[in-house]
Amino acid sequence: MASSMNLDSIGDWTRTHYTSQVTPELDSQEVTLFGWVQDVRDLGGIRFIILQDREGTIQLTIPKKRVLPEVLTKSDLLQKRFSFGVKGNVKKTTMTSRGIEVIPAAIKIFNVATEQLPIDITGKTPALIEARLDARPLDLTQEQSLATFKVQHTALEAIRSFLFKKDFLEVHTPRIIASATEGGAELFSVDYFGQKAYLAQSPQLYKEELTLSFERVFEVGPFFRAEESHTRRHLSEFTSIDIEAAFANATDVMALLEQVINHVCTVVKEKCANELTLLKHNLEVPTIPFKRLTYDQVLEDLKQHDVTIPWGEDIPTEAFRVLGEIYPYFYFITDWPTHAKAFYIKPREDKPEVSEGFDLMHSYIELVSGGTRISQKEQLIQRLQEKGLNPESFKCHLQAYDYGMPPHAGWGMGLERLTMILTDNKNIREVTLYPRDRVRLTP
Ligand code: AMO
Repeated sequence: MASSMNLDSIGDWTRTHYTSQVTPELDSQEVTLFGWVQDVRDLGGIRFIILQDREGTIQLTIPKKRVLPEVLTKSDLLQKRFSFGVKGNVKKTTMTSRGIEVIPAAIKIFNVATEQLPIDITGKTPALIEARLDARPLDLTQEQSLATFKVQHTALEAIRSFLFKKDFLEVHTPRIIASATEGGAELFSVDYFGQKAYLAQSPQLYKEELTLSFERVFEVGPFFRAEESHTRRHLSEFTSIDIEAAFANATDVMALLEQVINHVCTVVKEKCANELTLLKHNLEVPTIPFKRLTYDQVLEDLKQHDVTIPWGEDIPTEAFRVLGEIYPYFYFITDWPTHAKAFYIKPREDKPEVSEGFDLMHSYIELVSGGTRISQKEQLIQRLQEKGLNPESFKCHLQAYDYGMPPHAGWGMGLERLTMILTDNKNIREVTLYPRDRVRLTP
């Protein structure tokens, strides 16, 4: 049937409104809408078609005896996910939750869809996440998915405009690199014209070098981690929001970070009220400053809850879960042991075994890490050696320290983890368009 159907072209039709823009004030006006069939309900003498577009849904009501025969014939053909256009009159009604319906005067069918959709797009029968990800192009048409990515879009827009106002320049650094920045174990290697190269894990060294020229930079882009662990908060390809600022220390960039978070939550709450309602999430705008816990305090808190971690060790996931129960919102962890942090993090001058690195946590999830960086070449070489890394491999980076490297600090935040928090999603795959993890490389 579908293959033999005559399809329409868009011709001289232009959209006049998105569904969300059709309001009772437009009563008896003509509108042209484009979208997809979300559902068809036929009640004998009357047929309801739910038209869905990017912004929502609207009911088209077809009283079979009172519409033009061509409209009835076209509407007979419509099935879920067909893409189509409708010209019709808006009518106020008490029968729909939005208080309006549209009575079609003409319908154009642009394309058909398979009858056997792999998931129920009306959301009445929720599918398992793996089935949804396998059919991701279709899954992304669901209202929950659309709402999630609208929140992500709004958050990113808010972050960008905030950083522009704070004098940061947006930059783009290489993704194909010659040496690791965040530890060798999580590196993907690529064959670069016969030479071994790697996919960047972060823009760390480049953003630091750029403080030498542009002073304040930020970057938003994909980075790669060959994460062996299959968890609900790790991806092999994630989007990082990185900043780096010259003539600044950890305290400065932590203050900037809490302002960014506060701003993002405010903007999302305001601009995405409908999306948050749909996602059933009551987003709270956090008050600043955030709680600041030292690493030592964290160990103490954990001990009170029968979790003992020897000083200097990283904090394992199970311990973070306990910590997340005690501190369910945003909090910083500062004063990390130097050897638990990356080589570029500056040790405290008064107490070198403790660093100026910090993490911003939200409950048990690490959202951001950052710190004051080492800006002296000799110290950086020493830290590289202490970490068992060969300074020779970092020759190109180390040259920047010969040209007046300023004191500098910065942080990196995972966009997906931020979106998890903003939408109250527990699985990072939900907030990633096309997630990549240990077992998933498609679609
Ligand atoms: P870090 O390795 O802690 O620090 O990463 C910073 C933030 O990026 C996010 N993130 C991830 N998100 C999803 N999947 C992953 N596999 C993944 N790995 C990291 C997290 C994390 O907090 N260069 C430093 C940052 C800096 O010091 O400026 C860095 O990369 O939200």
